[in-house]
Amino acid sequence: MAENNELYNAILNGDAKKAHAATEVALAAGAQPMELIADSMVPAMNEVGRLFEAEEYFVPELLLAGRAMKSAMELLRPLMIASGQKLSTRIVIGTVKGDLHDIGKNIVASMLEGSGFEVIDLGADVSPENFVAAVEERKPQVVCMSALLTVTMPAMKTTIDALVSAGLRKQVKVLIGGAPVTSQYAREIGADGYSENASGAVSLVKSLLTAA
Ligand code: B12
Repeated sequence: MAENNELYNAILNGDAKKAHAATEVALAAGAQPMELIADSMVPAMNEVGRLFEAEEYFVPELLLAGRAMKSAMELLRPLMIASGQKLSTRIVIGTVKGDLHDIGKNIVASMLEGSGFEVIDLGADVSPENFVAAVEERKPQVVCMSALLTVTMPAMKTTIDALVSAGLRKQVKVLIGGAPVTSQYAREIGADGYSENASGAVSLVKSLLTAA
């Protein structure tokens, strides 16, 4: 059961205006951004995914739900970012080549920024070459990759291989995530870590950097 039914239903029904309004009301009543995301927004997107699988929803409904989620995130993102103290760690993040799903990646990016990390967001459909170029130019300590499609997961391995070929693999920690990704897959492709959600991504970055 969602904590905030207005927001849950607005996303489920793909109503961006209502999602924005419900978020405003919830924030004014003292709700925390991460609570709204975890308790209402992610469950709504999961239900959208279930309805799509059941062939009750189709691509237009996915698009509208994605837009509604984004309109709520517009209000939450600045609050999540403002909470962090600046740290010197730089992180490059992107959704891998062929994959346009960026909602989860954006949440992870905002959480990392909110935890004080400098985040360079390359966007969605990022080629291995563009990840490599960003590592060369911006010299991050961490690279985060997101994939939501089983067919785009192999692009994570291709990107790691491209970092190896460019002689850059040893200077960065590579974290991967996204609904179909697992910790076993992370081990198989030589990533340094996996987390199933955004708060786990923050803990993972912190623990990897302490261990380094
Ligand atoms: C919204 C949506 C879309 C929107 C995306 C809008 C956008 N801007 O992102 C649109 C309409 C564009 C879309 C298109 C398609 N989609 Co779609 N989509 C979804 C849906 C319903 C929700 C995804 C989402 O935003 N979830 C909410 C976020 C918060 O969760 P998340 O992304 O998993 O992120 C969290 C964690 O995974 C983690 N995380 C994410 N990234 C990272 C990275 C790191 C480093 C770490 C540590 C953690 C981490 O933290 C996040 C926050 O907690 C899912 C169903 C689902 N339940 O996942 C289908 C789904 C992913 N889509 C699917 C499909 C099939 C498609 C299409 C092929 C449909 C079509 N026939 O055209 C296209 C592909 C387009 C492309 N090339 O990418 C399938 C994939 C099946 C598969 N096994 O591959 C799914 C699973 C639906 C289904 N059940 O069948 N989709």
